[in-house]
Amino acid sequence: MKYSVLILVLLSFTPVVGQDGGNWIHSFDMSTFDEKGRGSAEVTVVGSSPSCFSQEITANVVDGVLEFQLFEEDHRLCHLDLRYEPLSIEYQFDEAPRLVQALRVFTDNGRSDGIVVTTRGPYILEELVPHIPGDSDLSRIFDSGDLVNVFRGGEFEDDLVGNSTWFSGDWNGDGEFDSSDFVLAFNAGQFTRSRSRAVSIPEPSMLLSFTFAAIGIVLHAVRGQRR
Ligand SMILES: [Ca+2]
Ligand SMILES: [Ca+2]
Repeated sequence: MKYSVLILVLLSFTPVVGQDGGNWIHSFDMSTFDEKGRGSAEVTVVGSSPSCFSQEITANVVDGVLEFQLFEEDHRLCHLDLRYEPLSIEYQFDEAPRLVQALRVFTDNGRSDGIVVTTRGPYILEELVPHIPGDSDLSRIFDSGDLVNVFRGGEFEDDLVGNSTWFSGDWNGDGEFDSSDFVLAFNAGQFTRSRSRAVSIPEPSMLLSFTFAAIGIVLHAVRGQRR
């Protein structure tokens, strides 16, 4: 009994080892995105005292790379303390990231407004490419949840120029959500009837409406191309 408890304790301290040695991250969990490009993530850190991490975490997408930055004071004061510190963040982007990585930043005060002393990483957490046309929430599945998302966004053939993003239905990257995006998505043949786990299930009548709307749009677009 004692040994099994010991094994369980040891297993709970086993860190997630990143592709390039990022063994200071114990767990990483990222949500899917909504139609506005909003999402959230939680990173649990190992190997540093809770008092060393300032609870500040930032997230930015630059050139398709989503980078989380975690701020810490001088690690020589903090390392080898195997307690965990979960850090949560909510964010909103207008660009679908292709890569997710984390950077550990040491500053003179352990906060994002401090002077950067040194950094470790970045460490790759997740690759999100190739993007599947239609997969607006980046769940890696194109399904009815994505259709619900983009219709909720209400940008289909609207009057605003260049206002749409991957998350709101612009899957061919021209800044608009229109029938050409549906043609691209359905021609890719990756639509699945199974649902992504992070999207709430809509009422059947609502889902049916969205599906019929999508089919109608695609048929209309295909007829338009034949004329
Ligand atoms: Ca999806
Ligand atoms: Ca488009």
